[in-house]
Parts: sequence; structure tokens; C-alpha cells
Amino acid sequence: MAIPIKIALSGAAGNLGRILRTALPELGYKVRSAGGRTELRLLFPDEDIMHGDLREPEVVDKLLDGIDVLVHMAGTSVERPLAEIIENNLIALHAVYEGARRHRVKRIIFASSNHAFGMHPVEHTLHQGTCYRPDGFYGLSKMWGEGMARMYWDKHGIESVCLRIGSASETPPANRRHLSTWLGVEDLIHLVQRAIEAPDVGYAEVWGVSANSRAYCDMSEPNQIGYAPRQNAEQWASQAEGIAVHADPVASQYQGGPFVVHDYTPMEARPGRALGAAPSKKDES
Ligand code: 15L
Repeated sequence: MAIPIKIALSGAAGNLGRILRTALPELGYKVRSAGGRTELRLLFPDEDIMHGDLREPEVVDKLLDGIDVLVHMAGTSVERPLAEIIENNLIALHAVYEGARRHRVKRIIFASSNHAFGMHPVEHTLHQGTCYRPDGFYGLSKMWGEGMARMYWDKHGIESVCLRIGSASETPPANRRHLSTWLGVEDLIHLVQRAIEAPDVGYAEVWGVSANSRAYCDMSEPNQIGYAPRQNAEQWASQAEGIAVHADPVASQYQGGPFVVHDYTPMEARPGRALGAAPSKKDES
């Protein structure tokens, strides 16, 4: 009989964490769910819950004791000042990977993001190996997180699956951008299950979007975990197509959408402008 996999779920009170906190036990896993600052309330009588600041090694020890796989959903999930991103997405992630070493955790499933690629123009198709183009400090932190995941596999043998999550949502696509970036809940759960179950992944990167006809990434390329999405945002095209993601047209030009607009320097105000024509979006790849 196979030994059951013991899962820890961080960020259990967040948008994706809330979904996984019920979905993973329903799939038969033993799950320890962790909230951040606020205490979680039991969802069922013998639920294994805790909370705390993951920058503290004692909190990480409590989370990872006896665990095989960590589904790491904790951290800042939007664009924020650099100092906050460093604390929550860099320092805390490092504490988690060090905890994984102490507790001999086999695998970490890291919630990476499409925002590590957000400055790619919407006309670009992303392939395995396409270069990062983060659209802010949040996206930059995900790029760093993927680098950390790579290093802990290469140096310490801790496996990681980096899920480059798009717009995960329990609701249908709400705007034109979502027709490319949407990740339906059914596919999200399948994605995380494959990331848990796939054998011998070592270090893997997977696009976390549904099988959207307009996906920015090439979903026809094979991935290392056997993720085979079945949902497609196109089903809602007629209602979402006419809705811009943001009033600023720049948001519609780049894959990162509204994140790009934050602290963006318009082409005409860039330093290179004085020396000649600034590169167009297409020239910048
Ligand atoms: C993300 O990475 C964010 O965590 C989420 O808040 C959404 O903005 C999503 O990407 C998206 O790109 O829609």
C-alpha cells in the first residue's frame, strides 16, 4: 500500500489557499493548513491548522514537521512597495526553503506568477525557456523565487514545481485580458494535484493557465508534470471581450495588464528618447 503524502499548505486564508484548503482534503490528502497573521477557524473537526509569520524559523518548523510536500501559496500577491515584497516574498521564501532542508521536505510547489513575464507585449507567445520580463517588484520576486527553487534543487536536492499562475478565479473571465490569462478552479485543482503527484520532477516550471484559445503562453508544449487543462476562457468571450482590464491603454499592450501601469514611464519620457527614437515594444524582446 502506498504511504499517503502529507501536505502543508501555506497562505491557506488567501484567494487560492481557500480553494485548496478544502479541495486537497477532498482529494484524500492529509493537509496541514497555515494562515498568516490571523488565526484560521476549523473547517472540519480534526483539521490540522496553524498560523504565524513564516519569516520565523519556529513557525516554519511547526508547518513542515512530518511533511512531504509544501504547497506554498503564502506571500504578497499584488504589486506593493519593495520593502514589503522583500520581507514577504524573499525573506519568508528563504526561511521556508531552509525549513525544507531541516525537515527533509521532498518537494515545494511554489506559486509563481505570470507577472514574472508581464512586460512581454501581448503579441508575444511565451515558450518554455522564454526570458523573464517582470512587470514590477512583485513579478521580480517571483523570478527570484524561481531562481531560489532552482538553486535548492541543484544544491540540496529539494524538488520544486513553479506554477506560473495567471488569473486564477472561481468566477468566469471578467475582461479581455482574462481570455488569455484565466485559470479556472477545476484546472487549478488539477494543476496542483499534478504538481504533487508527478514523479521525479527535480525542478519544473509550468504555465498555470487554462487551455485558453488566446493564452499568451504556448499550451501545446508538453510540461513536466502532465498538467492537461480542460477549461477554456473562450467560452465567455462574448461577454468579456469588450471589457478593457484598465482605463490606461498601456495595460492592454503588455501581458501583465494593470500591474504594468503601476509606476510606468511613458515612452516619450524615457532617457533614450533624447538620443534617438525609443525602442518600440516589439523591438524590445
Ligand atoms: C497574480 O499573480 C496575482 O496574484 C493576482 O492578484 C492577479 O493579479 C493575477 O496575477 C493576474 O495576473 O490576473
